[in-house]
Amino acid sequence: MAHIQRPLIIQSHVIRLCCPRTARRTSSTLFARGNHHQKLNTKTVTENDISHLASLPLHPLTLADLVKHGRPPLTTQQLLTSANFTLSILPARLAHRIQSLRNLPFIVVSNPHVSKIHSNYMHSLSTLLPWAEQEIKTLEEEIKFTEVMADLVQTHANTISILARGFLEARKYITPKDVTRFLDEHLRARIGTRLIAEQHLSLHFSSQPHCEFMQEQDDNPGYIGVIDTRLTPARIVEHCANVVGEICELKYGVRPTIIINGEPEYEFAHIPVHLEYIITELLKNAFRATVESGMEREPIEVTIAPLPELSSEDTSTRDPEDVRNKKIDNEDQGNADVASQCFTGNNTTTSPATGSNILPLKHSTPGVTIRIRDRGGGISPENYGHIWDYSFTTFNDAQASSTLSGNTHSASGMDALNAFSGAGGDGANSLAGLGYGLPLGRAYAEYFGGGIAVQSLWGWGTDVYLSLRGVGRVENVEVQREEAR
Ligand code: ADP
Ligand code: K
Ligand code: MG
Repeated sequence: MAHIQRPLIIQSHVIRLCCPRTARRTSSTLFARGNHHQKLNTKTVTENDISHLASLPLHPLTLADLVKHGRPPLTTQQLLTSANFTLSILPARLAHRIQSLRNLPFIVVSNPHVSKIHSNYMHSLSTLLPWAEQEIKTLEEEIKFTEVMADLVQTHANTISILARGFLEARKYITPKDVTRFLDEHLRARIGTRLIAEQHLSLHFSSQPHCEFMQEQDDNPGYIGVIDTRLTPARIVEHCANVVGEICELKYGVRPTIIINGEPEYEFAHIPVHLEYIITELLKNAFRATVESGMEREPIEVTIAPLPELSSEDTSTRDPEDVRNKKIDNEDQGNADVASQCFTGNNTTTSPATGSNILPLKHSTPGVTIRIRDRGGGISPENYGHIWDYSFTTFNDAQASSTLSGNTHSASGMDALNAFSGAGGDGANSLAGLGYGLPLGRAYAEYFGGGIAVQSLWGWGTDVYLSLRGVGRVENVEVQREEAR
């Protein structure tokens, strides 16, 4: 395979994808140095383009879609297939987002931060249009397309904090429930769009010889692009607990301990950056509640409970979530089968339609439930109904914002934006404050058919159940939500 020269910006980005812990800190700075906008071909987006693309059906993305091109290093043909698959999905998704932004009240879309997001989408669509209705046939074209993907990921990197700022400023004109409804849809769609682009970027670079990124994949043979097929949730929990513990100690001078029990050795296929984001937010909540109620002597208990293994014939549903995913499950059966080949190490490109050469899934684990149990006093009944609203927080940090009062939807909260962490956020220095932890964490969990449930024992503590599915049993609910409207 031809050696491909990589611009620094793309390389640094992809290292973050594979190794989020080490590279996350550096990627944005390195990206900022690149002047990648100027290099890209663009085509003016017309109203016709938007309405035509937005009328196209959305492809229900599955984890199986992301692994069906095979294990890296990919052949040239596989890379081209991945690029064309990516190209076939993205323009319609961007057009849907543009339309959804335009459906907000005019005074809200006019807010400079919200309109910045609209123009980001217009920019990204303008970089994709020159590729529309053509096939990516050569490696040279694939490299150019990969630059478009890097630009897409970078352009939308700070969407969440920008939107949060916009909706805070426009809060007089839109209710918290309407903000939550919009953000729930928008941020879920963003998860999928980024995943598609990041997966192609990752597959591209992990297929290049002499690439330090490839080196990393050699050390982690379980990776297929951004997916770790041998992800150990307990290890993510340990890592996140250290990070959150540091923040906690800085702010409060103490840190609670955590105990991990259940099956800490359990591993399954999932996306490490998603899990890191969710676990970090849940641990921040548990740590904060524990310390603020003076219970740091009581350890926070994290239980890793794998779901029972299913035999390959057993496609019956085990929980209500399955019922709503049933339709898409059936439609994407072929993809799931291809996924199983990838996970058994059989890197073939057998068409799912032929049904031949299908191996049983080696790690046919349906998934895991992670329970985080704290003794931090629980959530009061009057707050319980609001915890899933995007701006609801009881955080009252004099340092963060003197005007931010407790038990309210974030009123001023501008300084609380510094509280942002994790995937798409700007910083990681605060334990709480923006009110995005639970709803955005749930969006990540639900994306592939998992979920988060919060059980509060008011006056005692909180149990949070995070459920995640392994590959082969995972679909996302975003498209169904889009369809339901
Ligand atoms: P934030 O942490 O920024 O306030 P979240 O969405 O993470 O936003 O949480 C919203 C609110 O839910 C918190 O402000 C807090 O009042 C409540 N909460 C969440 N988890 C816990 C917990 N483990 N113990 C007590 N209260 C909690
Ligand atoms: K919230
Ligand atoms: Mg939180």
